[in-house]
Amino acid sequence: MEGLLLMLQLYFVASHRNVNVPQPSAPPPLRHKHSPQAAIKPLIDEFLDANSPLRHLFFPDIKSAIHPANGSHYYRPGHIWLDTQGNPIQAHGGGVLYDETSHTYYWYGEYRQVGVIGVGCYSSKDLWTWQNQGIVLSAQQINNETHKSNMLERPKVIYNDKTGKYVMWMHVDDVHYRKAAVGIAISDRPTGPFQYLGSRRPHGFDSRDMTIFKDDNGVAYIIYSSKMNTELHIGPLTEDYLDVKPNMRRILVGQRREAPAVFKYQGTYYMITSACTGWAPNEAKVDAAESIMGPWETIGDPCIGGKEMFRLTTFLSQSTFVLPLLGLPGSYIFMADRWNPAELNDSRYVWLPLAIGGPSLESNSSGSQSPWPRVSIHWHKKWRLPLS
Ligand SMILES: *[C@@H]1O[C@H](CO)[C@@H](O)[C@H](O)[C@H]1NC(C)=O
Ligand SMILES: *[C@@H]1O[C@H](CO)[C@@H](O)[C@H](O)[C@H]1NC(C)=O
Ligand SMILES: *[C@@H]1O[C@H](CO)[C@@H](O)[C@H](O)[C@H]1NC(C)=O
Ligand SMILES: CC(=O)N[C@H]1CO[C@H](CO)[C@@H](O)[C@@H]1O
Repeated sequence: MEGLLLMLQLYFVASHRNVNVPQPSAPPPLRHKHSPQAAIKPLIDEFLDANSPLRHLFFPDIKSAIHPANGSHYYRPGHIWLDTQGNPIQAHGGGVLYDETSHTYYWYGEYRQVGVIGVGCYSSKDLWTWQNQGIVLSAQQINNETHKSNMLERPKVIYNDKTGKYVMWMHVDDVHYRKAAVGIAISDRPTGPFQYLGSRRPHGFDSRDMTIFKDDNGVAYIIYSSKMNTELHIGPLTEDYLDVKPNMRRILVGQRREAPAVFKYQGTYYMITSACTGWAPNEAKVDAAESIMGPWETIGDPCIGGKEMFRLTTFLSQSTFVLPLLGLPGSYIFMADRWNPAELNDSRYVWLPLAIGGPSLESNSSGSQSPWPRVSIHWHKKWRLPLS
């Protein structure tokens, strides 16, 4: 315990340079032979303990909040992040839409008061200063369904060029996670209000963590954890984005992955997922595919830098979205949630630079180098975008 405390103190306080992206980085040390679970157990125990003396390291207090008035443009992963009114941003499990009409970014996510009260929306021109646009879909609208839902998770919004509508998909569920469905809502404006159109089980299957991805050609896809989180399903949406088409592929079968975040670079699709360990963080994995419908092949853990136990816990967070940086091909922001199980509305955002390129880190089971490019998420205690 003393040793862990010292190591964490050193890790959080002293060991990081402040850099801009994109940055080349030294190859990380080789992974341990022992099981990841054993390596991270002491850390996870502390993380889940609301009375841990290390709590301030995982959840730094308001004194070190990211405050837009400072104008520093530094992201500080895990710190409280305030909006332009000085309130903590409530957009957990979120995603960002870039609206080409208004040249504005919109960040949608779970607006929590412990429980989710709706979908929060924040707008920004620079991805750092966020203005609260209010709750664009209230949980009450969803609770009005005949099958009463109590949960709303991981809302994502895309724009339909043909219908001119902003379309939101989200995981809706009851408190026991037995409904396991997706909800769909629609709006004429990115700032809502969104009209809830109801929920369904896509392709007739249970659906929990999910995301949607709009491809370059305008075709959108849903990716969701199914069959009690044992596999993922992927399939195209209808042209209006309001339903799924019948074709669906089962991917990552038997791998028990959730929290999918999909992106594309030079014709290759990438997907980051987490394992299923509740609010506790675990190791991220990237898969790649030439066709979005698969086959998907594992590249490995994208996390780079810092101590092994932080890489093995995705820097104490869980993937939610990968945002392409306009004008910087191959550069992305990895967006993740550091869930705070004792006070879910005080969960933190971990935004880190993600880069594609260079040889792959991982060897496949035959010992050969993976044919896919390397995907890396670099840990930084503090960092900012190159042009801000
Ligand atoms: C929920 O349903 C009630 C009764 O039909 C209605 O009065 C109320 O406006 C609805 N609330 C929302 C948020 O849609
Ligand atoms: C979380 O919600 C609780 C209950 O509404 C509230 O007392 C607390 O201040 C909230 N915390 C944050 C960080 O918003
Ligand atoms: C490992 O990578 C090599 C080289 O790309 C490839 O030929 C081989 O099929 C891969 N093996 C497995 C088990 O994926
Ligand atoms: C980290 C930091 O410098 N935070 C400061 C930003 O500005 C606000 C308002 O002036 C201060 O209260 C914070 O301490």
